[in-house]
Order: sequence, then structure tokens, then C-alpha cells
Amino acid sequence: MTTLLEFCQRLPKIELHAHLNGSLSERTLRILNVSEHNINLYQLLHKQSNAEERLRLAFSLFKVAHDATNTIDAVCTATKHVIEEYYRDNVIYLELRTTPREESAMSRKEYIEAVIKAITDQNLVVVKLLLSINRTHSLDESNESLETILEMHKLYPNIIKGLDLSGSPYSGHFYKDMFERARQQKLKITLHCAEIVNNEEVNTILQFKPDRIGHGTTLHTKYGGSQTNWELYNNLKIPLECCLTSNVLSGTVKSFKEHHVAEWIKHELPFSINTDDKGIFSTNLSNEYYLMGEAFNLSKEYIFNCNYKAIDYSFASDEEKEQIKGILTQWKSAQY
Ligand code: 6MZ
Repeated sequence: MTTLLEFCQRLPKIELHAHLNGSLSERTLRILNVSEHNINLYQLLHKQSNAEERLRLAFSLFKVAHDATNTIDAVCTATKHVIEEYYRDNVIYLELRTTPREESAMSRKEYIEAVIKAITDQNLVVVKLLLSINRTHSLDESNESLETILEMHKLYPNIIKGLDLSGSPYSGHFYKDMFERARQQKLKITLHCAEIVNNEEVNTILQFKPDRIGHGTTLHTKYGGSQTNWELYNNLKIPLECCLTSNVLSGTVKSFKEHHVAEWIKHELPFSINTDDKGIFSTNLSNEYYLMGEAFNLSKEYIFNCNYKAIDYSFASDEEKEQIKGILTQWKSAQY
């Protein structure tokens, strides 16, 4: 009889919310020649007791990863190692997201090409790329980024599947028109939403009807959401990308047992389980399923179904979805 953790580890998994530069493990940081001093900064997150400070600290840690991936080769190496680590965790379908960056040694286009090279050079995992707009960047910078993203999407329509809005929830904007434009060009849209209480913006995001929502921590009235937004969400039933460890460690959720996914489980609303930033938060997808299972006393059957449903929320083609469902069904029948 396998334990719940073993079950979660063996399960072929679907990851829909993973930021490339938040996913660099200590091992990858060392391969990229990051100093031990900077690697040790990652441990600070576990020691900081003030919740708001923890979220801010998490955002400052991205700087370490960004400094380590400021050349074409480093971006390619980082992506390769991230994919291999997902593979070792039995992830069979991965949607990796990243913010195209312009550095002195590379353009945004070269950044995206480096990530795509690492994706196409391997055949361990089916990987799709979502490109992110950072909500804290200026409108001009974001527009420039969008131009490149749309151009690259035309070149790689089977790899680049979506546009994401991310970045520190404490500042910045949701530039609706930009996402509307991307949607018209057939990119799927996923937006970080309600990481902190911000009911006005949440309402604008819900009215926009993205294909998926990241976190949604304060959507429910119990966590500061407005009645209007919660009712609207319940009508729309947009799949939620949940990231338990990230939310607990960054302090937007008090504990695993108090995680808002409880409401999605209770009301049978659509959600997927994800890692967010497996490097920064020292986790992996097996661990995330295990933590949810433990916190809410869920059966292996429930966990299997939860992971299976994530396929439908993914941005894969219908044919790819059927193939992945086939792998899961076969795996399940081999268990009994
Ligand atoms: C919002 C997040 C995030 O894009 O350089 N990012 N944005 N909320 C979160 N929850 C904790 N975790 C990561 O990966 C790092 C970037 O992803 C976004 C931030 O903009 C961060 O700079 P990339 O690959």
C-alpha cells in the first residue's frame, strides 16, 4: 500500500503555473555560478516572521535569479534544468511562464528564443510557454514587450500558448487593452488576481473573463473579497491556479488548513494545483498535492481526478489533451 506522498510522487502530473526564474533550484543556481551568499538569501524566507515582509522578500529574491540568467546561454541552461527537475518529479505536461527581459547581452526576442531552444532540445516533458507582462512595468515597456510576444507567437504558435499578468501585487496595473489584443491573436490569457485584497481590480479582471486566474487568494468573502465579485466568480467558474506553499510562505494565506482552495473543494469549483516558484519556495508538484491531501484529508482518487481535470484547464491542443488523458488513464488502470 503506497503512502499518500508516494502516490503523489508517482502520479504523472500536470503543472500549469510555474515562473521560470522562480523555479531555479539551489543546484541550478550553483551551475549558473551564483555565490553561496546569494543562495543563502533563499533561506531567509523561511525565517522571516512578518507576512508582508515575506512577500516583499520573495520578490527581492527574483533579482538573484535574474542576475544569474542575464545571458542567452544562462537562460537556456536554466530552462533546461528546470524542465529536467519537473521530469524527475514525474511531471508530464508543463506550462512554464516567463517575463521576456532585455539585458545588455540579449534582446527580448533572444531571451524568448533561448527558452524555446531549451524546450525544443528535449523530449522529456511536453512543455508550453506562457509569456508574462509584469504589472509593475511602465505602459511603454509593457507595450514593447507585447509587440515582441505577438511576433514570437506567430513564429512558434505550438509552443507559445498564453499571456500572463504577474509581478508584485502591491503596485502596477492590469492593462486590459493589451490583453484584449493578445486574445484577438489567439493567445490564451491567465491573470494573477486577488493575491491581496483589491476588489476594484478583481472586478475588472473578472469582467474581462480570462481563461484562468492565478492565486485568487482574496476572491472569497471570507478572505476579504466582495460579495459581488464572489457571485460573479461563481457564475463564471474560471479555473483557478492554486499554489499552496507559495501562498503560505509569502504570507498571503495563514496556513495550509486555512488555504482558500478549501472553498473551491467545497463548492466544486474548477482549480489546479501548482508550484508557482519551486526554487524560491523549496517545493515540487508532488509535495503540493501531498500538502493539499493532508490539509483537507483527501483520497488518492480525489487527487488523481484533480490532476486529471487540470488537463482540460491547460492551453494544450485538443489532440494533446486526449493524449495526456490517455497516459493518465493507463497509469491509473496499472495501479489496481
Ligand atoms: C506575482 C510572481 C509571483 O518571469 O522572470 N512572479 N508574480 N505573484 C507571485 N507569487 C509569489 N511569483 C513569480 O519569473 C520571476 C517573475 O515571476 C513573477 C514576478 O514578476 C517575478 O519577477 P520570470 O521567469
